[in-house]
Amino acid sequence: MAYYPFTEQQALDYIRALPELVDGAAELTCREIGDGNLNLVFRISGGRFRTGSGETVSGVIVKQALPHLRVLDSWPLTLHRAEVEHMALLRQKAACPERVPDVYHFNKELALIVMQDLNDYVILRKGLISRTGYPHAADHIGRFLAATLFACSDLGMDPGGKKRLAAAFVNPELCKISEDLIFTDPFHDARLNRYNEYIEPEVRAVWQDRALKLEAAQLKQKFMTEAQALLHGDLHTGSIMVNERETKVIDPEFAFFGPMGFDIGAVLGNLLLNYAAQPGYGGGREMEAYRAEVLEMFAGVWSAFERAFTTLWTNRAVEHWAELEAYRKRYVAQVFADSLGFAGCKMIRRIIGLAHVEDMERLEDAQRRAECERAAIRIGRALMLQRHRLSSMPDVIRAIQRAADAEGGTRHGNAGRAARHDALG
Ligand code: SR1
Ligand code: MG
Repeated sequence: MAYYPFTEQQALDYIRALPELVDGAAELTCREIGDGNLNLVFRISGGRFRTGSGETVSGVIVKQALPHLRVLDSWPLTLHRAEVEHMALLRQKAACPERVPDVYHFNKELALIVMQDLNDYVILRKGLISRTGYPHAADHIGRFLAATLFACSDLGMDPGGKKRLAAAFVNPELCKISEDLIFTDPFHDARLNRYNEYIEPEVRAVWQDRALKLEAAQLKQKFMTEAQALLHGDLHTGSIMVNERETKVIDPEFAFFGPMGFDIGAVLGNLLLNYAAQPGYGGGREMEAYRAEVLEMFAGVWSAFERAFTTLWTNRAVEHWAELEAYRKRYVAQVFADSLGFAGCKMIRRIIGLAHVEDMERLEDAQRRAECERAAIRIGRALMLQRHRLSSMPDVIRAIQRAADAEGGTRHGNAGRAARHDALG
């Protein structure tokens, strides 16, 4: 069947014609709900669908790749990414079943995946914007990172199998987007850049910052050359769905073999974008308390990753040298430094580059938003430049707070900072 992008009616007709999935004729409805940069996402509900595990559910999601960016028609994109996403979902499901949505059906020609409807979850980014607490999210995300990154690395697989798998995950078009939009464009005056006019001086300062550009170049080199593990590849807070009890990770279409810190840094950097945006939403002490929670989540993701990764290393590593404790410590320290650097890069790209984040964009007052954006640039810069020196989480937290407060002084209050120091030890 040749590819065509679905309308809502076509998505519905397609699903109705899948007898292994649809259980009886019901009044199905379909709505296109995609709000990302790349794909169509249809929610089909009102029926009974067989999941394959003996259960039935009342709705499914149909995700279909478009042959161009959803947000920019003139930017062509490969449909192959649907196949990459499908393969990555299966790998991640095998490594960490509870954090990955169920996949019910895949059609390569139509570039579509039918999967679990997480209708009782919200996108973590939106939850953070509305200052909701997610008590288990940091632990879940950290463990997901450890399980998935370990499983498809030379620690979790035999080296031949890992190289063959890496070949199957060669994803040049999507990697090119990251190479340009994360590591290159934001650091020079590129055509696609987009930024708030009130931060023009700070943007120009980034473009002239030789030390920072050198770090961007080195992180880009790592991204392009270090096939350490199978990555999700785009693990920002819009790729994580949460509720009070559960967490799921979606959308691994950017998957490829790269440095572990790229995934960890994506989560960390996006949490910090929210942290930097919080003063823009006002709220005094309430704001400070929530900011402290976001920082706790930041620290919690890393510590859950480190704990789970160390357990996997100790019990399951297949690499000969894994028996050396000093090797493990050095390995984890390197992943930590990488994660901080990538986090910093990912913050700066969301302020200066093409694709921004809702945490900032929702702030309508451009002058108020500019203060938050400046803080995000300062934090991102500090992480990129200082990543080799920041060897413990309390040091990192202090560097973040110093950078956040550097321009606004203590205007946003110190009460939360003290509490946060206590909480983080
Ligand atoms: C124009 S595509 C921009 C971004 O959206 C995706 O989520 C990736 O982060 C990509 O860089
Ligand atoms: Mg995505």
